[in-house]
Amino acid sequence: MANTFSIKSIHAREILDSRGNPTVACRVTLTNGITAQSKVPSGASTGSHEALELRDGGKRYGGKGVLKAVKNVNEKIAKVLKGVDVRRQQDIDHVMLELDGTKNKSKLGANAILSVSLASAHAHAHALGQPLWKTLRRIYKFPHAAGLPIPTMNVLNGGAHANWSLDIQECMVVPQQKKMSERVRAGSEIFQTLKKMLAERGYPVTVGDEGGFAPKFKNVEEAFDTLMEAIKKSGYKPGKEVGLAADVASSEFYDAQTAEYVFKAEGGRRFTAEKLLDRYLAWQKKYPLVSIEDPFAEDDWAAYKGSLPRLGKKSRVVGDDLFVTNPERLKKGIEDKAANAILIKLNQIGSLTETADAIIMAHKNGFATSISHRSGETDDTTIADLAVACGSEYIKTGSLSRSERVEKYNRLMEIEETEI
Ligand code: 2PG
Ligand code: MG
Repeated sequence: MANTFSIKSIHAREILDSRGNPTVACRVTLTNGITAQSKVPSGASTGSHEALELRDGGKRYGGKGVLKAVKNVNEKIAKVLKGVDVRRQQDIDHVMLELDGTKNKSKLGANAILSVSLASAHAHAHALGQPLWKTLRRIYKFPHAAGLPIPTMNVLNGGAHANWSLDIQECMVVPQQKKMSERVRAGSEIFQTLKKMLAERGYPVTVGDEGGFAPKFKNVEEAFDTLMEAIKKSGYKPGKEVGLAADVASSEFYDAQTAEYVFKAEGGRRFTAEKLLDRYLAWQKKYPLVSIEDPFAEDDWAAYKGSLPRLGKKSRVVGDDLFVTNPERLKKGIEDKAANAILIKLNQIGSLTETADAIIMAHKNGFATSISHRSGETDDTTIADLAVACGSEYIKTGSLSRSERVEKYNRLMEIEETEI
């Protein structure tokens, strides 16, 4: 018998993300009239082990249309979930996994499944009259207490997000003030100072996909030096007050034939994993590097394992393409001692429940988590709520510009001021 929490209808649509590419939006409506919508993000530097983002191919939108995924929601998923109690989030996700039946969600599409998974959780929260993060805690019973994460803010964009102006994809500032609003303020002030400094030095101040600047620096060290200067000029102390972080996204420039990492923007300099580790250790000596993400290629487990005892002393070594939010890959990483933190991206695995499984496994095994946006985003702020719900140590949601990035910070400040 349908109760007031039962799903009455599910409707997906094709919308655009922050890069102007199609993505999936989904609305779940309950029999009590409560309705909620989700919008799914999309990456550019995607790991090869991620769940499949279903795209139409062909001419429309350069092949990037998502009408097949939309149809899968509206025709296949909607049919099996009609009448299901939205409070049974785990069941909702498992029913979709079963209906898909593949390992990488290639039949229905991870974008299709995730859109329904998220919209259901939002509808559930609305029906309870609760903020989403409280509902997520209620569903998943996360082992950490709820809390506001430290943001890693990507103010210098490179790699695949900025036409290779810099070899590493993200140079981030990490404000560690007590209050979220103070962290956001510090990030914003540093961003504005950086803008002035770059303009004075004749660098362009146009922004990349995640809202950070993308000047053509000589090398990564110049990028870090500039950030250190911007932090100081803004009146903050590098280190305890504001740290740095990097997403090397090294799978993007790994030459599997020679097992070398090729820094194209630095004139094609080549590094073995060992030499690259030396460079990272030199960075750690010179800069307050809170975390380093994807320092080695996504299947270079040996490099991760060999380097953690040294690299992991001062910084969190974060697996993104390495783990792809997949509990199976994370399990291997924990057993192998390959890293000490995991980046969490909902659409890498494709459902809320599997994402929560990865977070819980990480936290129970002493790994830190960083809940992350994708380079293609929307105004959907689910990740801010998820980060608070699970008491994530970090959140990564881009720079202090472009509303699809800033909305997540705004949501975190709202939670701090009015909900927690
Ligand atoms: C990353 C992400 C987000 P993308 O590599 O961590 O910053 O990029 O969404 O392009 O994979
Ligand atoms: Mg990454």
